[in-house]
Amino acid sequence: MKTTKRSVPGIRHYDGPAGGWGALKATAIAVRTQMDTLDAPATLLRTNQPDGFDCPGCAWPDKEHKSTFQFCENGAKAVTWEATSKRVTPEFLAKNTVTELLARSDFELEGYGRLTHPLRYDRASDTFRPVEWDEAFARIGEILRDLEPDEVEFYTSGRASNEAAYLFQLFAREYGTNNFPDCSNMCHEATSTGLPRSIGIGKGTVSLDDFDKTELVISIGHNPGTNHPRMMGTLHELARRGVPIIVFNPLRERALERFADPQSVVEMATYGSTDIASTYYQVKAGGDAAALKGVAKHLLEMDDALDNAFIADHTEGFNAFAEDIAHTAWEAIERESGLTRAALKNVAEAYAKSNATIITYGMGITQHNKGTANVRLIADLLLLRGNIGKPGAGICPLRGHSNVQGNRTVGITEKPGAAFLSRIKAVFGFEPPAAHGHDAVQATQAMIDGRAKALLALGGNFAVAMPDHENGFPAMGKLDLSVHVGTKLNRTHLLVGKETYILPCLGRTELDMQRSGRQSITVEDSMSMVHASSGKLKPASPQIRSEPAIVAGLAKATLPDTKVNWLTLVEDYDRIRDLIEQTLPGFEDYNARIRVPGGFRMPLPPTERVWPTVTGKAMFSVFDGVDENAPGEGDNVLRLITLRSHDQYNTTIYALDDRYRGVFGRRDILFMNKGDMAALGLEHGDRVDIETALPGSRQRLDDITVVAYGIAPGSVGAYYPEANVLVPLDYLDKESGTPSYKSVPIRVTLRSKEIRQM
Ligand SMILES: Nc1nc2c(c(=O)[nH]1)N[C@H]1C(S)=C(S)[C@@H](COP(=O)(O)OP(=O)(O)OC[C@H]3O[C@@H](n4cnc5c(=O)[nH]c(N)nc54)[C@H](O)[C@@H]3O)O[C@H]1N2
Ligand SMILES: Nc1nc2c(c(=O)[nH]1)N[C@H]1C(S)=C(S)[C@@H](COP(=O)(O)OP(=O)(O)OC[C@H]3O[C@@H](n4cnc5c(=O)[nH]c(N)nc54)[C@H](O)[C@@H]3O)O[C@H]1N2
Ligand SMILES: [Mo]
Repeated sequence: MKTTKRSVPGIRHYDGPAGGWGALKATAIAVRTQMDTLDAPATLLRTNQPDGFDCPGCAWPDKEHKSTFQFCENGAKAVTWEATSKRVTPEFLAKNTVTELLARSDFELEGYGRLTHPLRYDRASDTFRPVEWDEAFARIGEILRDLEPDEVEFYTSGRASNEAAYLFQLFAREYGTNNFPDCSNMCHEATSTGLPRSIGIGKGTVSLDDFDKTELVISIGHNPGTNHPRMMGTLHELARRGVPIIVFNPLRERALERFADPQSVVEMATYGSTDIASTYYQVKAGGDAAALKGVAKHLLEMDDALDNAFIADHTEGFNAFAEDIAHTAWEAIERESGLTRAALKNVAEAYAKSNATIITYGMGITQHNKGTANVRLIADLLLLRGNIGKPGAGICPLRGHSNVQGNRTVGITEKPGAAFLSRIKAVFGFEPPAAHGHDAVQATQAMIDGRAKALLALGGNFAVAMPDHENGFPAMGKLDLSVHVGTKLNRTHLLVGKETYILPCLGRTELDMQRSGRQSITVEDSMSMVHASSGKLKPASPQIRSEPAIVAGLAKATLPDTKVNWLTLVEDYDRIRDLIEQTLPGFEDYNARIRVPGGFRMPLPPTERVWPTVTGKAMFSVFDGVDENAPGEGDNVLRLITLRSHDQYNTTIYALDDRYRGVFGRRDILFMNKGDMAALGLEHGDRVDIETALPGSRQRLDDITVVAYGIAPGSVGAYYPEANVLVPLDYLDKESGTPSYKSVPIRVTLRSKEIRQM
């Protein structure tokens, strides 16, 4: 066909499996371009070992955290990116003004390397200049004391350790606010909101052992080959054992189709690979609720497909659920999901046959207008066959940042519970604020309106990760104060306010020496395992400090009458963990238990069929209708998915390739279905302008190249964060506040038929 013959620079069809030799080669390149090659092998071998550091890549667990080194290309990239030998020095910053730097991409900015000194923005020269730590702390404290606590936003990105995050929330609460926007608000908030209502806890219920016993995995809306690469080992093993893996994803993601396990000598030697998905359903973006309702509808119509004893003993709300499903028309299900009734019957039959099913899911479920309702629908489907609280079965949300789950556990939440607040009061003797604070969208809105006057960010790239750069970026400039604790320069740091500080911190790979000696931090993975992590590399610079030390320094300088002995806590992180144990359930004998290789598991009552919901039962829900998102406005509306490339970690861009999707050296593209292209008169390689098709929206992104791709009709895909300009700030899941990054109604118009020469 004409559309695919045209040659477009940087776009090549990728035919191989995911993983394999390509992954080894990519790792070698990451090591060569970032690290001192002598250090690299020893550093990589310490990843996820009992006495080593936790991989900053993803939150997938390791078996008892003591298996031999698991090769993982994207884990290696995350490690080498942090352990790079490149540096952003005061000399570099003196030569480059903030205005100049702001014109560069996230890729270039982080590529300059690690931050080495605490920095203060100097308006006269428009540069960042070194500042002494104590001077920075004192001035930040002075400004904060002049503000109302609720005018300050305390942002956390999920890489912070339990210890750093706990101190951060303690600082903010003693200061007097619950304004805790965090990356979780853009990510799995739909899980944290939906699952407690369904099963009583906002976390997944499966462990790695369950994957050994499962008979069926249904994978919805996540891309493990890129984002949870160690999960590929598990899926590979299951596929080889003949366990069916049913995938729902609008894009054909290569790793879910075919994977060569770099751990497998035979596959590597023979250039072989294993088919992963037994069936691949290219659901429309935002069509999962319809699809899941279709599966449930078949199931309810089948004989003996339900676990009636479980439903009677353990659940409430079944009748309302069943009635709604019965009233949902097949026509609506087929239209909205893009899948046929017959296809969904196949899924229902496979599900009815399996005695133990796991459903895994990611951002393709949570980042929609009805993300919370989506999560609950997944729980409903599992409850129908008693698939929670039995071996080999359960719900498995794939978490984002390596410690995003731990951050929430230790108190990073804008809606703290009464029990937690009363423990804080009992342990520390101050009255923490009870009024709910801001989440990420509310914090941005408060900044836009001028209600927020300061932002303190423990990691991350807040403004860039959020929707609506057009309004969000200028809002950063209106702040009286912004303070960023980070490892590398990014655009949020450069959107300077009246006064701006960048405070450089140690990463996971680095040695953290405090008064009592070498410190460990702790993290909680996607399966609620808490374990220690401790780096060995020489810090990127003698001036940088650990996150707990920086937070303690800020707190001490801000709170003259503090009840917390901040500096003593930093001398020995065991003391921080003792306080965590005193304030929060589940951390009994914390210090002793993290010294056991593999750590320990946080309590998960649903795994024992104990349901800490309001009724004490697991609760069915009713998903209203089949639409997950608001309809777009006007003709020819497509649904835009914003997603990650293979060479990126959120806003950190390692390189400009997306190997498995056949994209090399560029990111300015729009993946599109051939039928949609034909209907709009577009060819592979045409350049288009994109505008958001929601009432009153003005968002646009110009000059993007159309790439013909195996994506569901009506759905298009572009890269995050470039496409964030198209997402309005108020286009979100109202229950959880999660932005609907995976289903933005857009329209494209032809800009030029010329192919861009690169
Ligand atoms: N290397 C690497 N690892 C990472 C990250 C990274 O950026 N790079 N980020 C970390 C973080 S913070 C997170 S949250 C996770 C993210 O991990 P994922 O959840 O895998 O996130 P995305 O890349 O956004 O991909 C979403 C997937 O869902 C599909 N999808 C999109 N819309 C829909 C839909 O409506 N329905 C269905 N069924 N599928 C849909 C997309 O095609 C894509 O395959 O990964 C973590 N790990
Ligand atoms: N359009 C669109 N937007 C999205 C998403 C999407 O799928 N589509 N996904 C959303 C999701 S799931 C998430 S989680 C957010 C991510 O949002 P964030 O967590 O805010 O963003 P990151 O890109 O992970 O942050 C990168 C920065 O973290 C800092 N950093 C790295 N390591 C460390 C460390 O060890 N300590 C400290 N203090 N700082 C460190 C570095 O300075 C680096 O520049 O983005 C969200 N935005
Ligand atoms: Mo995330």
